[in-house]
Amino acid sequence: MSATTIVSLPDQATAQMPKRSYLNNEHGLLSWLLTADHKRIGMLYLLSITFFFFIGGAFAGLIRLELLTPQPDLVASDTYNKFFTMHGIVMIFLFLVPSVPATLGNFLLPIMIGAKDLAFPKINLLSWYLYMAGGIFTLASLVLGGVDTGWTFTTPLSTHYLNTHVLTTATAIFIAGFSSIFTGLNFIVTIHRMRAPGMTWFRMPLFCWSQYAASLLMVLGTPVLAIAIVLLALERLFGIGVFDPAKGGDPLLFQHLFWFYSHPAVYIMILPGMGVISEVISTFTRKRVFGYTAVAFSSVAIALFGFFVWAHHMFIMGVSNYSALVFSLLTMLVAVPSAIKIFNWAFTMQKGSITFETPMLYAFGFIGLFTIGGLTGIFLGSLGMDVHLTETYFVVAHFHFVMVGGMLMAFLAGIHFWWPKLTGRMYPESLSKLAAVVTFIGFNLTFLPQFVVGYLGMPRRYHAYPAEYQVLNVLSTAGATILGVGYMLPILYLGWSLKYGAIAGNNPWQATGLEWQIQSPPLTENFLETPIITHEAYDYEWLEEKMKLEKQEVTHVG
Ligand code: HEM
Ligand SMILES: [Cu+2]
Repeated sequence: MSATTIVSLPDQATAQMPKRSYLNNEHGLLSWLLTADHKRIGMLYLLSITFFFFIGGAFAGLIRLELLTPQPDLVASDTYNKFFTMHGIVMIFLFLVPSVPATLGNFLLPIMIGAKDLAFPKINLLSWYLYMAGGIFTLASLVLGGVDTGWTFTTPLSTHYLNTHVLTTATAIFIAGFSSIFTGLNFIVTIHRMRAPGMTWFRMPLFCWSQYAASLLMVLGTPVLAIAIVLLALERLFGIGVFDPAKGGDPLLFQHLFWFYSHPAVYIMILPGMGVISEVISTFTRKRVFGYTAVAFSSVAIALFGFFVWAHHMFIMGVSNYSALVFSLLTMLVAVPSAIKIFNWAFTMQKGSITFETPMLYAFGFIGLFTIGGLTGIFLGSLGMDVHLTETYFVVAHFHFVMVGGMLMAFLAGIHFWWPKLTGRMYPESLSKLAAVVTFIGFNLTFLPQFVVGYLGMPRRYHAYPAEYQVLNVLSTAGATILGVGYMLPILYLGWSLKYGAIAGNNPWQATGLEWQIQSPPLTENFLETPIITHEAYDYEWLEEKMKLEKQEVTHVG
């Protein structure tokens, strides 16, 4: 193990940005808004999901501010309900679901498998427009006065009792859902049909496998959410009796439909992040991912098992004891492939030459925090424990450990890892390491106290609480403030690096992926000639040979 770095930047005295790249191929706003280039669409997504991340973050800040004191002194209770609803909806549907797939996936998937673009470039652009339309409807419901159903739209609250903007928001989710379906479809077809010669399934980087598994979930799960939302809208608008018991409906049916999507959806959110972690860990330990095949199949297994556990969100909702028991047992199943990944990453690092670059710091954060998130999921999946813990802050802490400690760390790992490829520039090293550390500290200070306060009995979704919970809540709000700073930093220095960052060159990390063998930033057509793949993923010996040959050529010419 060594603390040295493997960054190999070109000599900065002579370094040059490539003359032609996807960034300067065409000019003007319209050339971006009408582009069919997967790389430009990835960048459009990056801008838009970052925007929505900060909208969602603002609501998180307001929630934490209200919870600083036990008294309900900042806003009225129904305003508070609108805050956590908007926070959840924006973060889940407009940030986490598209996050890695729509940005890094869009940009990298075709390059990683040696293709010129996705299978359906124009549908890819359509996906972005649908996403933006969903975003605009969400903002509209906010400006019109907000919505207070919670992100789960639970009936009969959403259909009968609330007079806020449920339909506007439901429309937003419905539209954004189609964006996700089309992205998934595009990825699946691309992986099946567009791989370069020699790029067999088991030579694909694990990032592609995880995108593939997440895409299956997007295509198979999201329509169920769409149907649930349409039924909800019909019931709210016309009073048809799907969920209303007075008319022969069943309110639990809504929860079954909702969670049939929303449990798999948590894997739509986390699987692409796991793909990022595999790439980062391999590169910064300079080893092939241990148990490549097991890690690849574990993604598909997570996608499959993810469909069998939805009712663990409904243990106390009046489902029969027998079905609760079955779902409790099945829930244990879904932890197995997650654990397979964790163990294999650990074995990859064992005896590797680890370097502690910024993406690797985030990857370490991911592994530790995701493990805590996953293990507390097992607690919650155990029937007896769940009755005590459900609807408390323990659940809030659980899912923030997986989604923020896990997915957001993976997203940031990926953004730093591929930033040189996306932009051709490096980010400032020490500042980025500082941000990673600040994020880690802020995260733990925010969410560890929530496990405790939840276990002690503080329910979620209330704007006032008994005074004995205040110390833990103050800690949590302090942590959120630090976390906020941790997220602002990358915005500032990544923006700065666009102009002033060191020129990155093709392969600053000496990584093996195809994307690192082409120029940074890439050409619009990615490859000048179709690559032919003759080696496995993560073959560092192949890379060494290749670099030796290239050096010889350079000295020969010179
Ligand atoms: C290791 C596997 C996991 C297990 C066994 C597990 C188990 C559970 C259980 C049993 C609940 C219900 C708790 C309750 O409401 O009483 C729950 C809630 C939740 N989990 Fe997980 N989970 C796992 C991984 C994940 C992942 C990877 C994510 C997201 C990326 C996630 C996100 C959520 C969310 C968002 C909720 C709460 C939904 C809500 O009520 O608003 N979980 N989890
Ligand atoms: Cu679940």
